[in-house]
Amino acid sequence: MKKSLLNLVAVCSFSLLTMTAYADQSKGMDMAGMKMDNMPAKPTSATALSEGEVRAIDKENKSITLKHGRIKSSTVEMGPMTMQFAVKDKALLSNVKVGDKVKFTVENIDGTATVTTLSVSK
Ligand SMILES: [Cu+2]
Repeated sequence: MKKSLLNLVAVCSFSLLTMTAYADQSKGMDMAGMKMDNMPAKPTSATALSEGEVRAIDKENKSITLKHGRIKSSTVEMGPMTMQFAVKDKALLSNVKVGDKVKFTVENIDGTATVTTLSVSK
């Protein structure tokens, strides 16, 4: 059981790295080739909320383990799994407890999937 969790985390880190490489690539792409005018209007909000359930909280190490659904933020994309995230601000952990259903945002901060917003689902 412990081993399969470790495998999940490994897979997760890999997809994060892949995303980073991809993002770097697109930065170098020729923006002139994009037809901005013809792009459908879509929300530009950076808050791509993901849903999950709290499995463990570690205030000392500023981390949280979440069983999460699909994540698709501006810098992180991954399928559903249970994994540990870094937390940007320890204060985010004060409002949640194990078992809570939460909505959260994940961003790639220095190569680490980091929870930047976290709130209990009502
Ligand atoms: Cu994950």
